[in-house]
Parts: sequence; C-alpha cells; structure tokens
Amino acid sequence: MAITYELIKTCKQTGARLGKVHTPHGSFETPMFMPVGTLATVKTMSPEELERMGAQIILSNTYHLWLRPGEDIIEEAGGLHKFMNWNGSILTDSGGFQVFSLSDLRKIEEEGVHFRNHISGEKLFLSPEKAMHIQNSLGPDIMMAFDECPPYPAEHKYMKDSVERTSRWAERCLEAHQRPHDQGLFGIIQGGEYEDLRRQSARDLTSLDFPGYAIGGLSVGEPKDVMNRVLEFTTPLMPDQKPRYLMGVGSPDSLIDGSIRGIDMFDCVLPTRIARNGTLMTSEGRLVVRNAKYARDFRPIDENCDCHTCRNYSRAYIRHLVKANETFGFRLTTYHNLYFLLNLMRQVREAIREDRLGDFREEFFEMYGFNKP
Ligand code: PRF
Ligand code: ZN
Repeated sequence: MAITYELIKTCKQTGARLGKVHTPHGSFETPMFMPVGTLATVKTMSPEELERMGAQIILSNTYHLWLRPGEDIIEEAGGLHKFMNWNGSILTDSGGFQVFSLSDLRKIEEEGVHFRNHISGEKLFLSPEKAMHIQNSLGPDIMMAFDECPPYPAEHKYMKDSVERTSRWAERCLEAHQRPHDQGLFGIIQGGEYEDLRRQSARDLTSLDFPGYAIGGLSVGEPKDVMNRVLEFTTPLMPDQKPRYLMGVGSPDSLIDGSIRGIDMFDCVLPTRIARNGTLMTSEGRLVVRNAKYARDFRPIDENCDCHTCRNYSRAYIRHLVKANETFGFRLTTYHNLYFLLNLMRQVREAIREDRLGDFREEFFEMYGFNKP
C-alpha cells in the first residue's frame, strides 16, 4: 500500500486525532494543512522556503497541469516532484471540482463531463479514466477520485443522482488506476447537507476500500454550523485506520473545528490568495496591511509570530511593498500566512497530545476575535 495511516492518539477532551500519514516521499504529521500549488508552484514560494516554514505535503491540480504544460511533459521530466524540485509529499486534486468551479457550459454525462476551457474556450472532456491517467502521469503520492461537487444549495433529488454517479465514477477510478503500489487513491464522500446521502456515499465508498477518504462538497457557501453538523455525522462513518481529508477548507476556525470532528488533512487557497492582496492572518485576527494606519507602524505583522517575515520586516515596509505591487511584498505576506496556518496546526497537534484541544480552541477563538458578538 502506497499510503498508510498511523493513529498515535485521540484527544480526551475533544476526540481529535493525532497521527501520521506515511507516503513514498516521507511522512507527514496530522492534523495537517496542505499549501496549494495549483500550477506546480505555491505562488511566490520556492520549495526551499516551503520546507523552511514546515510544509510537509503540498497540493496541486490535475485540471491546470493537464491544460498546461500537459501531463506528458511532467511525466517526461520524471514526475511532478522532480519537475518542481519538491521532495516532500504531493497530493493532486482530480479536476472534478475545478471543472465545476472554473469552466463554462458543462454537460455532465455518465461517461464524464464536457466543458469549455475557461481561458481559451476550447472544448474539453474529463472522465474518471482520464483523471486517473493524468494523475498516474503526474505521479503525486496521493491522487483523488473524479467526483462531482454540486453547488449549495442543491435539491435532494439532484444530490442523490449526483452521489450515485460519483460512486459509480469512484469504482471506475479504482479500475483505471495503474500505480496503486506507489500512489494512493482517495475516495471522495459527497451528499451536501443531507445526512441520508452522506451515509449512502460513505457506505458506497468505504465498501470500495480506498487507502484514504475525503469529504467533498463543503465550504461551497453553506453556513459554518451546517459544515460542522455534516462533519459530526460524516466522520464517524469513515474508517479509523485511514486518513480523512476535508477538501477546500483553510480558515483558522474551521481547521480547529474540523480537527475536533476527526479530520486529519486540509487544503485551501485562502492563506496564499489573501496574502497577495495584503491581508494577513494573525493571532489577533485579520490584518489588512494596506490600511493607512500602518504607514508608520514599525512593529512586525504579528508580535506573537516567529516566522522569517515577522523576525525581519515591519508592517510599514510590507505595506509600502504591497501598495507598490512589489513581488517581494507578496513573498513576505505569503510566507507569513502559510507559516501561521502550519504553526496553528502544530499547536493543534500539541494540544491533542496533551488532551487540551477544547481549551486551546477557547483561547484561540478569544484572541482571534471569533467570540466577539
Ligand atoms: N471535490 C474535489 N475537490 C474539491 C472539492 C470537492 O468537493 C472541494 C469542496 N470544497 C474543494 N476541492 N474533487
Ligand atoms: Zn509571521
């Protein structure tokens, strides 16, 4: 098996899991946040910087790499790890979600999805077999099944048909997967906010024996309490001996609340995307560094942060760079935001080890400002 999960302990206060996922490119500790490198780069960061900030696994995208430069070129380079010079673990998403979020004029059929490239207008087709073929060429440690992520809200009838199709697609993915010995394929549980459909999806997928499972179809516009409720009834349906991945979630509160509900892996463009418009995550909440009040503020972004950015550069300097559109400014803000989330997960793991994740949540929410009315 390419991917194995080692459960170290569960938090007595919350039930959160402390563990390790072993992959062909080393192990990563869980709960873990995965920085997003859509086009085989975590925007503005070098692999050396990712390593220094403590990243152990990054995510990339089938859809984008298929369109450019093409999976054949990456395969010829010796795979994605070699192509981008990242020696840690890599997970690729299947393209399922990107087709639904980025493309126009899609037509879903049993065979797959017809759609148009959102940039060129070119006609494209993606299917379970094609998504597996591309990911086998890219060579990540973990690849994702080809699924449908319906919008929120979606009617029960639509969602049921979609869940059943996603289950049939999952079987085809397993069938088409050519490298189970060195690439772990994860199944994706869908079903929106409907408990019966999440049950059905979890039952279908766990009967197929994937080495790991994801929860898809959340963080698509539903309120936070809906996401928490869905996690509460879905994670108990997932095997204890395999990793659990909540797709597309990366706000600090959701990372903590997801961990408490038994999630091991998370990814999101949020920290890197907001960094590029000058928004920073700090222990006291969000800081918008473009704000005029920081023009003469020579303190670090976050006085409680010991990242490279905070140890060496001021709010005033970073504000100046970001306002002048200087690349270095975006590198400093990106570094800090990723460090902040990786460090948050380190603190979550430490709190699980000491059976005090509930207390940590309270303290963090108080500081971050989530408890304010
Ligand atoms: N499916 C896939 N990728 C995803 C999602 C999904 O449902 C989500 C949902 N937030 C993010 N990324 N394949
Ligand atoms: Zn910092």
